[in-house]
Amino acid sequence: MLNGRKSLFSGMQATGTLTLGNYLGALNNWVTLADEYECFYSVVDMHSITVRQDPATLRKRSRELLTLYIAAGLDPEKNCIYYQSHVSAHAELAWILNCFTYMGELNRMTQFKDKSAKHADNINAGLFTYPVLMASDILLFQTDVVPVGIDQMQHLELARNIAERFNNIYGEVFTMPQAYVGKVGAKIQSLQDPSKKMSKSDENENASIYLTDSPDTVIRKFKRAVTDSEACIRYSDEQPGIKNLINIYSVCTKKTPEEVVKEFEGKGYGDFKMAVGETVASILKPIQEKQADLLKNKDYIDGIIKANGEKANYFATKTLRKVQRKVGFPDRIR
Ligand code: ATP
Ligand code: LTN
Repeated sequence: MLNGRKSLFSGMQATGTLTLGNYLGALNNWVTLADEYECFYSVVDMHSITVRQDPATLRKRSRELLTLYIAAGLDPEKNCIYYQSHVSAHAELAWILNCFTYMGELNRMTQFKDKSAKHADNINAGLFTYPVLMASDILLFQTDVVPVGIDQMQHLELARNIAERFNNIYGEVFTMPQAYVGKVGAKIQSLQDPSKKMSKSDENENASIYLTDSPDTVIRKFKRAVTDSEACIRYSDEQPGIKNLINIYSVCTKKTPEEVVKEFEGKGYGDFKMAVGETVASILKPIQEKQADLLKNKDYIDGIIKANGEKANYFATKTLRKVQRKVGFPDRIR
C-alpha cells in the first residue's frame, strides 16, 4: 500500500525492440490495471547491463521504451514512469537483500541458466544476482501486484521468499507482492517455432512481431507463420501454431478463444492469418504514431523523467530508510 492505495510495480528492459509478446503479455495489462492502483512502471536499465550493451544504443532505446509506455496508453501524470538508474535506492536495497538470498536459490533460476548459456563469455555476478535487484524493485514500493508474463513467475516467487524471510526476522517491513498474469496473452509463442516464446532477442526476424513493424510487415509475418496441415481452426495443444494465433487474436479483440474459433468456423488458415495480421497492425499503428510524436517533444518527456524520477525516489527512499534502520545501520545525522 502507498498513499492509501494498493500499489503496482512492473518494468521492462530496453535490450531490443519490443515484441507483440511484451505488449500482450505485459504492457497491455499495465494499461488495464493503471486506474486501480498507485502505479510504478520502470525502464529497468540497471538490469539491462547484465548483458553487454552499447552505451549510445542503450540510452536511445531506454528513451524509446519510456515513451512507448506513454504511447501505449499509460498516463505519465497518474503513473510513475521512470528510469531505474535514476533512483539509487534500487541498488542500495539490492545490496542488503543480496545478504538475505542464498546461492542455491539463485542457482535454480531458469533465466540465469538460459542467459548464461547464451552469453557464455560473460557470466557476470550481475546476471546471477539479477533476481535480487528485481526483488528490490518490487519491494521498495510496497508493491501489492506485479503484472508480468509467465516467464517471470520464478523471479516473483523468489521476491516473495526474500520478503517473507526479511519480515520473519524484522517484523512487517515489506508488503507481500502477488503476480498478475493475464489469462490469455501471458505467453505468446514464436511465429516460426510455436514451441518457443516470442522473444525480442530471437535471431529470426520473422519469429517476432516488433511493435515498430509496419502494417505490411505485420501481415507478411502472420502469413508466413508456421501452422500445421490440419486445415481446421481449433484451440488445441496439438495445433500450437493455430492456438498461438487464436491467443493473439483473442487478446487483441477481447473475445474468448471459443468465440474466435466460432467466428472462423469453416474458414481457411489464409483468411484467419489475414484477420489476425490486420487486427494487430491496427493496434500497433496508433501506438507508433503517438510514440513518434512524443519523441519529438523533448521538453515534455524530459519534464516527465524529472518529475517521476523524484516521485519514485521519494517512495523508494522511505522504504530503504526503514530497511536500513532494521538491519542496524546508524541513523543519519540531520
Ligand atoms: P529477452 O528476449 O531479451 O529475454 P523478452 O522479450 O523475454 O526479452 P523481457 O524484457 O524479459 O522480454 O520481458 C518484459 C515483459 O514482457 C515481462 O513481463 C515478460 O514476462 C513479458 N514477456 C516477454 N515475452 C513474452 C511473451 N512471449 N509472451 C508474453 N509475455 C512476454
Ligand atoms: N525481469 C523482468 C524485468 C523486471 C521486472 C522488475 C518486472 C525487472 N524488475 C520488477 C517486474 C517487476 C524482465 O526481464 N521481464
